[in-house]
Amino acid sequence: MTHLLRGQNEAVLIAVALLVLVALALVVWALLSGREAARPKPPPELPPEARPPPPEAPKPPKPAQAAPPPAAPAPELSAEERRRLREEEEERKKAAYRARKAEEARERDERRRAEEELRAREAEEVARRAEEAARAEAEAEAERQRRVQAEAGKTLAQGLEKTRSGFGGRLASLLGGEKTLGPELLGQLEEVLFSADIGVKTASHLLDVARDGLAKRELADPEKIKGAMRSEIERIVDLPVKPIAGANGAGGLAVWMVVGVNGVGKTTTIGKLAARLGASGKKVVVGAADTFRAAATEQLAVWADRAKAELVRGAEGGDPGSVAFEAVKRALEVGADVAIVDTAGRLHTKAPLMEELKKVKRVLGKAREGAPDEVLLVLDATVGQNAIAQARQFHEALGLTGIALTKLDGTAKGGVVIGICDELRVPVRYVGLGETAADLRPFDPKEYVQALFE
Ligand SMILES: Nc1nc2c(ncn2[C@@H]2O[C@H](COP(=O)(O)OP(=O)(O)OP(=O)(O)O)[C@@H](O)[C@H]2O)c(=O)[nH]1
Ligand SMILES: [Mg+2]
Repeated sequence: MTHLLRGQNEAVLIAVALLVLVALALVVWALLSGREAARPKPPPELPPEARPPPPEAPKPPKPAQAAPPPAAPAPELSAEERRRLREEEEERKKAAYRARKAEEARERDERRRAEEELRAREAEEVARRAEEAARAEAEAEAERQRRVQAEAGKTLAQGLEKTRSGFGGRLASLLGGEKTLGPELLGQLEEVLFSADIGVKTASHLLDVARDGLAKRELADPEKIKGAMRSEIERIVDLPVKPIAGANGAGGLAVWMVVGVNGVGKTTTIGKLAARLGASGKKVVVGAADTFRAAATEQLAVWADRAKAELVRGAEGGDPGSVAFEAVKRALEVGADVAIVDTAGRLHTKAPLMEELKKVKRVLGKAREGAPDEVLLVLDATVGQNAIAQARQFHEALGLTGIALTKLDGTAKGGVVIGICDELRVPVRYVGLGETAADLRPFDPKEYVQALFE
């Protein structure tokens, strides 16, 4: 037992001694490594280009500049010479100054002359352009006037030129000036009135106006008689005219039937009317119901084409009634404002003209109830009083609503308007004053009377 205990103690002693030895070794290692870390490390080796340049060696001081050699002493000038030299120098300067000024003045003159020349050339150019513009404007104005005149056609006064120098002129010279109205003057007035194509009835009526005035001593002055006749004529010709519209009023189709004896100007008047209505924005269809001759349709076709109106035609020698019917039907289809139907002035059949026209009128009524809205009689003014007789005949057969009096430009018988209006009470709607489209004019009663008397 004791032996065992002794062995144990020895082992413990050995272990403790070993531990002490290890601890000592650790302390020594720690001390050594601490001293190593504290020692400064040498800088790392740098590449040659990154290395800072070696400090420059101080430069040796520049040798001091050599001083210029001292100027040679100027020769001594006399006061007189110095004064002369000064004066010469001044004179040179003045001459140079004058030369410079002269050069400047010359340059200025040249510039001014060049500018003046330029201005003169510019002014010339402006004047030339202004002259050209004025000439062009004058030419354009003349052209405009020509066009306006062509488009406006003749004035009523121009169209009545011959009538004015006939009936109007005779009346004016008879009743003008310092005269007293007595039986003799009354006789002369009677002669003027009865030879004026105004018709017997109207001539008698106007003479009565003069006689009444004389009897009442109100119109002893011929000027006053003239004034009274003028107002009476104006009253006679101023008849109400229906506006262009269908039976149902504005908006509906207006159907016009144009009648008259042959050669009075029906087809021409229809062409002019279509042009007028077309120009005022109305849509027009024309019916060539004069099937008597092919030329009549062709003549209307030319006018319709010019007026941009649609033409409805039939076969030559065909039934005028059926063409009239087709024209109205077509006008209704295309929503036209006006359908104008041309008719024959002379017939190829044995049937009397009036019967044929009555038939056309009836057919129009079948094509559109109430049609025609206007039965326009075309009269040739050159036939004078005969026109009144023709108008009476047509009025009785067809019931006229208006009259177009053509060829007033070529006759002195323009007084016939008064007779037609007075006897038939049918308004003159249009007057023809020439052959162009613009020569058909709406009849203006006031303008007519003015043109007749002035
Ligand atoms: N100077 C003048 N001539 C006119 C006028 N109106 C028509 N005329 C001429 O009269 C001639 C006959 O005209 P038309 O239109 O063919 O006559 P129309 O009544 O249709 O004749 P028919 O078809 O044969 O019945 C033509 O030469 C027209 O140029 C007018 O106002 N002044
Ligand atoms: Mg004709």
